[in-house]
Amino acid sequence: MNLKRALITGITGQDGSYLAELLLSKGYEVHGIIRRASTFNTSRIDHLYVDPHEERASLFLHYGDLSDGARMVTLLSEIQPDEVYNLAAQSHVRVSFDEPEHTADTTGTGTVRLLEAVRLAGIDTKYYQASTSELYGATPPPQNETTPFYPRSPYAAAKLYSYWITKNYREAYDMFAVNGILFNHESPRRGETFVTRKITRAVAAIKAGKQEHVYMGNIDSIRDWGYAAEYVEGMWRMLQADEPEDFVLATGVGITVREFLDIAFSHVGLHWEDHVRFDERYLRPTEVDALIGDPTKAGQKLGWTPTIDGRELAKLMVDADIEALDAGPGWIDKVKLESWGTK
Ligand code: NDP
Ligand code: GDR
Repeated sequence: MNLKRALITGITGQDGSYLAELLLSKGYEVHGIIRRASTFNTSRIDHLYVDPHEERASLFLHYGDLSDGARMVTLLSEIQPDEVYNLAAQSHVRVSFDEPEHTADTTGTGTVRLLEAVRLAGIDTKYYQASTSELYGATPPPQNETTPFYPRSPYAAAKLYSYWITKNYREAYDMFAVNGILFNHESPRRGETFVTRKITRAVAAIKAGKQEHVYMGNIDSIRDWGYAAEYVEGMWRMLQADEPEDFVLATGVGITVREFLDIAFSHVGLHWEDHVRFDERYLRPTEVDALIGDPTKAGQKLGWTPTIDGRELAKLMVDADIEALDAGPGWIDKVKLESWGTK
């Protein structure tokens, strides 16, 4: 039997790990690009490891970086994937204000390096680009595939370039290349400095008596939070469609950071007002006030419907963080997260 082969950039990230799981469960041979680091950065996919010498191994990792276009050409020529999922990015909005040039290089130019590598390798492959609701920025909700973009950060500006260059390669070279415009999606594997995970980790630590306060920025912003495991299914469906088209994935439910705090703390019998303090370090020079997506098109054309919204996620993630804290090793403590200049 000829297995379908997929290449995932950003496989060590939240979405990459869920997508790898999904594709392996569908019988794909999965290849992932990882960055060389002085310590291992594969904790989200370690549970998928099978010794590559074994015949049943179907997950393979390769060193590479989106800043290295020649490497991308080599990898694509060697692997010859049927599907490419470009999930790699400097994905933190606040950090993009500190590192705008690096963000442009990875989150923006990295995309054209990969698209160009597909073209130069001369392979027939379907390409998924991780676009984002941050593209809408200052344009008020509800937002769908026809809503005008108004990026509000170096991250969003870089993703805007990636959105358009993906569309351009589709039109110019007749490539099956699509943008998934995904609204925020979270999980117990979410990076520790994104707001949901920061809150649910703090709730677990405060409940366990290991911490008293958590410092936050703007808690009035509204986000449409969904569950990452459901969103990777939507990515895959976009590449199985007959025609290459762009799709919004969202729940359609928007809540404030304040409400997320309230649900998360109340879930363990605490009051968020007793534990949350303000620190301007977490404010953004330009904020995105409200994102609430309209996923009608994905429902109609892909049959994709999310079942978990932000209110349920808050509880699910608190429970997972309490379990992770109890399990001990691997828990990153508050000193690392709040005292070392993280954002
Ligand atoms: P993460 O930040 O969890 O993961 C990012 C991944 O990109 C990591 O695997 C990281 O590797 C890798 N990476 C970063 N820089 C490079 C580089 N220069 N070369 C190669 N790999 C690199 O992101 P998510 O999983 O949350 O998101 C996946 C994608 O979807 C991102 O592009 C993000 O911008 C986008 N997106 C995310 C949304 C969300 O709510 N999660 C919503 C909409 C879009 P390492 O582990 O080594 O750091
Ligand atoms: P976002 O996610 O910027 O929407 O980008 P994040 O969780 O970082 O922020 C959401 C909202 O919470 C406010 N906020 C704080 N945010 C963080 N990180 N830390 C804080 O202490 C804090 N206090 C308040 C923010 O100001 C913001 O309004 C995410 C990323 O995954 C992107 O890659 C992706 O494209 C978008 O979601 C869709």
